[in-house]
Order: sequence, then C-alpha cells, then structure tokens
Amino acid sequence: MSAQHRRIGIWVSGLVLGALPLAALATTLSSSLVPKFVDPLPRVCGATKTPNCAVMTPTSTANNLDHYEIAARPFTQQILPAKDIYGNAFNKTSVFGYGPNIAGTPVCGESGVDPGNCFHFPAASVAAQKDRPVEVNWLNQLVDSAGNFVTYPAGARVQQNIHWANPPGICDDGRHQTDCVGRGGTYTGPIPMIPHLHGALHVTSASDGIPEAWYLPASVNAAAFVASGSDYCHETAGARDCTPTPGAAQFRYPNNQPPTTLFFHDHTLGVTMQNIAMGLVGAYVISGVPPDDVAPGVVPSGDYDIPLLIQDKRFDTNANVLAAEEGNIEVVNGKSWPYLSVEPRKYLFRIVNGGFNSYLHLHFSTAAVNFTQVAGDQSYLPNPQSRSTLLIAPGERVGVIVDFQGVKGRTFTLQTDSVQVLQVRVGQNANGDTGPVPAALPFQAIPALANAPTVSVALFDSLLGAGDQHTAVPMRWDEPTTEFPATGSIQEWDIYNAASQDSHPIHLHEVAFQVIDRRNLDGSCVQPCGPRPGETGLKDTVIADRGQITRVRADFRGAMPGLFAWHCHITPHEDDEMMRPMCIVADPAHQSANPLLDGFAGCPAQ
Ligand SMILES: [Cu+2]
Repeated sequence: MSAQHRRIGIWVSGLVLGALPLAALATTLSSSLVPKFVDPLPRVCGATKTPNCAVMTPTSTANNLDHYEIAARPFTQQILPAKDIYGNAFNKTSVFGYGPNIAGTPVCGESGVDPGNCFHFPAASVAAQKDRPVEVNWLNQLVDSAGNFVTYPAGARVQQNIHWANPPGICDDGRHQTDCVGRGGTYTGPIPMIPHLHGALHVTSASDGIPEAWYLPASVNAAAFVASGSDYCHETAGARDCTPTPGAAQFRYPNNQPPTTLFFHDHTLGVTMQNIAMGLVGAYVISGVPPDDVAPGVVPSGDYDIPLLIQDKRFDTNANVLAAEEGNIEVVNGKSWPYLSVEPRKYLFRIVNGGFNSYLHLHFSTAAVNFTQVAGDQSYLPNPQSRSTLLIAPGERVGVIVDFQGVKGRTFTLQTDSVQVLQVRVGQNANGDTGPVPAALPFQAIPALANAPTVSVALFDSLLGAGDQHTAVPMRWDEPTTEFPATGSIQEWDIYNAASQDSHPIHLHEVAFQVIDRRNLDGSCVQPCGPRPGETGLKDTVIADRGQITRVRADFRGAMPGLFAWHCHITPHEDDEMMRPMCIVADPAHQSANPLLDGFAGCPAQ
C-alpha cells in the first residue's frame, strides 16, 4: 500500500467513523424502554455437561480426539424481553451464531430443543479436556434457505475504505486482491468469517484463525466475490490440519495447556467488531485432573459452574444489532438484563468480557457478597484472592467463586460501576455445597530466565509499533513483520504506552504470559510493584495503561512456528489496524522433532 493510499484510507475512515455515531444515535433503542430482570439467564455449560445448560456435542470421539462440526448461521433470538415497558412487543433480533451442522436451526432455550444440539448467541460451550485434542470443522453457513448469501444489516460497521478482508477483490489503488483498503461504499456482499479460539496455545498457524484466513460461505450466488482471504489454509507445505474446502476450515486445538476458560470469536480483518456484535462468540472450557486441575468437588461444578459472557450492546428500534463501541443495554449470555436464581451456596462464575470498548468494573450491589478470584485468562491463580471489584478488559476472563450462603432469600445485582448487569435471586435451600476454597491452586509459573531476550513494543492511538518510547513509530498491519520470537524461548515483552491517550488490553496469540510489573516511563516501578490483584496467574491479555511500560514474561515453549498476531482487544481498535503480525520461528531442534512441520515455508507476507 502506498503512503498516499494509506493517508487517503485514514482520512476517509475518519469521516466514516465520525458519521457512524450520529446514524447510530438516530435509531438507537432507548434503554429506558427495556424492562430489566424479566427473563432468566440463558445457561451455557462450564466444564461439565448438565441437562440445564447448552454444550456442543462432538460428532466423533474416536482416536482420542473430539471432532465437532460447528456452523455459523443466521437466525433470530429473543435477546430483548418479549415486551417493552408499555407492553408493546419487541422483535426477535437477527443474529449470526454458532451451532451444530444439523438440519434446521434449533435455538437453545426454546422449548423442545436439545441443549446439546442448538444455535445461540453466545454459542453452546465447547467442553474440552486437557491434553485431549479438539478438532472443529468450522462451516460458514451464513446463507438463506435458498442457499444465497445473507448480508450485513443496514448500518453495519463495515468500512470498505479501511484495510479489511475486502471480498470484492479490488483495492482502492486498483490492485486485484483481497485484504487491502477497498473501494468504499456500502458492502452488500457475503459475510467473511474466521473463527479464532482466543487463548488457545500451541496451535498451528493454520488453525489459529488469523485475520486474513477468512472465507465466505459456499453460497450459490457468490461468484463475483473472492472466496477466501490470503492466509486461508496457508500452510500448504507444512501443517496438514487445514484442508481447503468451500465455505469451511478445519482447525485442531491440542489443549495441552492449563485448565481455564477460553472463548472463540470471529477475527476477520476489519470486521471483527461487526461479526462479534452479530453474535459470533462462545465459551470454550478446558478442564483436567490433579495435579493440573483441582480434584472433583473442590470447586463448584455442574449446574454451579456458570460462564457469564457480558457484552454491552445497542439495538435499533426494530431490535436489530447496531455495532457500537459502547452499548446502552447490558447483555449476559445473549439476554438483556437477565436474572439468575441461585441456591444459598458457592458458585463458580467464568466471566468473559465479550464487549468491544468497555472495561467492566464488576461488583455486587450488596457488600454482603464478594468475589474470591481463583482464575485468570490462562490458569488458576497460585492463591485465591478476595476481591470486592473486578476490572475486566475486553478479551480478559476471570474465574471467581461467589458464596451466597449468607444472603438467603435476598435479591441484588451484579453491576459494572453504577450500571446494572445481572440480577441475583438467592433461594432458601441449598442442594449441597463445596468446602472452603483451597489456599493453594494448581499453577506453574513461567521461569524467570536471567538471559531471556527483551522485546520492546509500543502503542499508539489505534496503531502499534516496534521499539520503545524513543524509537517506535506507528506501523500498520501489512508493514514488514518486526516480531520474530523463537519457539522454545521465553521472552520479556515490554509494552510501552507512551504515545497513546488511552489504556489498551493487549493480546498475544499462541502463548501465555505472566505479568512481571508496570514501570513508569522513567523506569521506576509502579507501586505496589508487581502484578495487580487478579493478575498473578497466567494470562493472554493485559491492560497496558498510558504513561506506563507493562512488562510481561511470554512463554514460547510449545509454540508452533508460523504467522500469528498480537493486537489490542478493543475491537474497533483492532479493526483499525491496532494489530501486528508475529512470526514465530522454529529452532532446528523443534523442527526436526516434528515431522508435520518439515518444509514449513516460514511466515508469508501478511
Ligand atoms: Cu486499543
């Protein structure tokens, strides 16, 4: 891309960005019309399947491998209550969501629907076991009943004049290719999608779901569009776990990582926010056995293990999704302001901030109930931490145990700041309980090596760069790769947020890291020096506040060679190229030990 086109791209996208909120404001459904706490929380499963929660059913469990066929389809879901505060009906919302590749599109929670075979936003969970691989054939079935592709709703945040997937295949500068600044105008073509399992470690590049690996549905009328992005199934010489098939990509997740909560979501270049806002997101839980996991019965399980995917959303007055950076309606597990009836006992909540630009500051409206945080993004914390407020950025996950034993019969809310999110109704009788939370939890630290290489990277407003506050310049997604970590290595990444006006949650694909500390730009340690409360476990997304150097120790042992990404997880920033390639390079020992990777061609130009 030439400098001239780059400048035009920024200028035009600035205009579009400026215009979008006005359009959104004109039709935004007022939150005051939406009654709260009318419907129960939709239940997706945690680590174990129960009859009361939705979980994906594998189509095969042969050969020590769980195989799933997961389709993305358009359907409608009652996200808002059936009626507004005046008794007028709310429409169901048109969503894109994941579900099984079966006839019909049964929606989870509707009567008579098997909770192991249904579509939903967020998706029924994938319940995986440590060291048991999961293979998913991800199918883009965003088509109508005649097999024609469906399109984005009016007002979608699809900016053809930014660097994006660009299925029309003609760039702004006249080149014939995808993954570039497109020609502008309203996009009325088929939906590109690429599922990424956020937090999956040790996957091949071909299975990672990087932004240019998108693909269109195999629809009958999409011949005018390019069927897939430039990184779709790109490891033709190496990994054999992505076989090009129209409208599909088969990925493999080894799950050789500590038990934790991951989530899958769409990651298509330039339209990640729009695709997630439409509903392409779901929880993926890895559980294990001691010593990797706690023994059965030590922490709440089954119906007492509840993922909460929180997303602040906007709708228009017809209940259509408006992709907005910040919503005015709190949606938990696909329902606006739901309630949850609980027993007076302990629960495990796996909280996912699945929103776009909103940091959650969660607390209960009563001081009688607190959180005991037991897990972060990538693992248990070494020791549980009692916390009254949880700060969770987009992309981060937190595992907490909450004990309702002392608040029998009471009703209160989970809130972010002063905004209500979820109502909790505590009953009178508990059907058993778990014991005290153990003082020590399964955790293996990343070794602090004296000779670990240090990588300096820098944040700008909606772009990233390589180097420190003196040397880094903002770089776009398709400028030459600057990060080449070696497989098998442990690296310190120093994330300089000197030039941006904001705080950004920074996510590395493929690896886990530990927060070392945060430094002021003069090098002095931000006090109290060390990880913040709740950051003591392994993580994959870290808040990098402005005026600070956020230092993490990243573990590339077990990482696969190839092209991955690191980026801000505020999705509008990510879509605006606050995202950079990361080429993990194989050391010779690793390569010869892994015949699947023989002939690996290195990282292609992204
Ligand atoms: Cu950001």
